[in-house]
Amino acid sequence: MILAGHGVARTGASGALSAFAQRFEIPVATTFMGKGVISDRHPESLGVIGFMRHDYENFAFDQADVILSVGYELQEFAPIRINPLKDKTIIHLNTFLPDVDAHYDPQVSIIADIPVALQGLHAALEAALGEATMADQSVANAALIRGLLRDELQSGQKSDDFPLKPQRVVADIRAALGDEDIVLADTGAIKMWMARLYPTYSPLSCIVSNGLSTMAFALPGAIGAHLACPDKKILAVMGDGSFLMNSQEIETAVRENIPLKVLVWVDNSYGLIKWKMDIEEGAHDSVDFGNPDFVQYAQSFGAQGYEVQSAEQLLPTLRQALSESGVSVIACPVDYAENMKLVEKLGELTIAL
Ligand SMILES: Cc1ncc(C[n+]2csc(CCOP(=O)(O)OP(=O)(O)O)c2C)c(N)n1
Repeated sequence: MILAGHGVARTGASGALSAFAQRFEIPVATTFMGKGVISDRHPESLGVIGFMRHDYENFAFDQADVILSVGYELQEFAPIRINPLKDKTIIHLNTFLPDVDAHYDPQVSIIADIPVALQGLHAALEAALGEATMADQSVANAALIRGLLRDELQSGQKSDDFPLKPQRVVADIRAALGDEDIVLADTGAIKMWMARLYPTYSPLSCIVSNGLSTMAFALPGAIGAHLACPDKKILAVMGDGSFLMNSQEIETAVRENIPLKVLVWVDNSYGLIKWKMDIEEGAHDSVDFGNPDFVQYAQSFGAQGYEVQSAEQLLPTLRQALSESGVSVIACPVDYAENMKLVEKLGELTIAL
């Protein structure tokens, strides 16, 4: 297995990684922050690892003997999730020495320029293997795991429930943006849904704050992304808690004529904290709060405000906001009853992948 972290994106190693995985038929899972370094259309792409429960991709790691870790840092997620029994052989490739713990204690560390090192490994393996392939059971797993993720997304896409299912919101964001456009997914339950399900086709096209997981990065992050990539569509996707932490920066975007677009998932709660309390304690407390009228709030800054009132309104509203000039805020009610349903579903997952 290859574990691809944020370093692959930072060093522009996506092409070298994708070619390496394709030639030697090695499945690749990315971290949340590495999301997009291998296209979800690539035959070896497995999706994202790092969710708080045993997700589909974990079953592939369970079967791996060797993990080639490329551009991964320990702070991206706890390696106990992919090496719980400490029995994997780990090869670490990054531009700096690994931080180690009991579950991430590499047998080999390659400290190098990542694309150059991958090309070197590619050539050496090519010479060693000749025409042989490394095809085995795990190749079939990649297709199966991708199928499970696709099914989850498609089931949500068809749901007309209101408040909207998170899967429906993810599917509509995907439909509103092009392959090279940029979505910034803030920290919260929202990040779990976006990281797991949002299909990504190019590096840094779904930017996630993980590791320290600072809430509210997406709104100023989207202002920065506009300055760096003025020709792309850019969407900040945030929970209502995160939005209210620094939505005053809407004023900056209005004043500087930056066409900031923000989609707020409204659940009147710190959804991720509620979710974690429900998992750990079976109950939650003191995580709910009230919200302003988001339309009037946006308008008070001189921005455009929208409130989604049915499932079918979301996609046209997103398209409208992304095509108009100026700053736009869309408030969309979401139904996080899906959170615990997902945990229950993953808990029951015993399929032999
Ligand atoms: C600055 C900061 N404060 C607190 C936290 C802890 N934290 C992580 S997620 C979360 C709740 C997020 O709520 P919201 O933005 O509404 O998103 P939701 O989980 O509802 O999707 C909190 C308090 C954090 N990661 N960063």
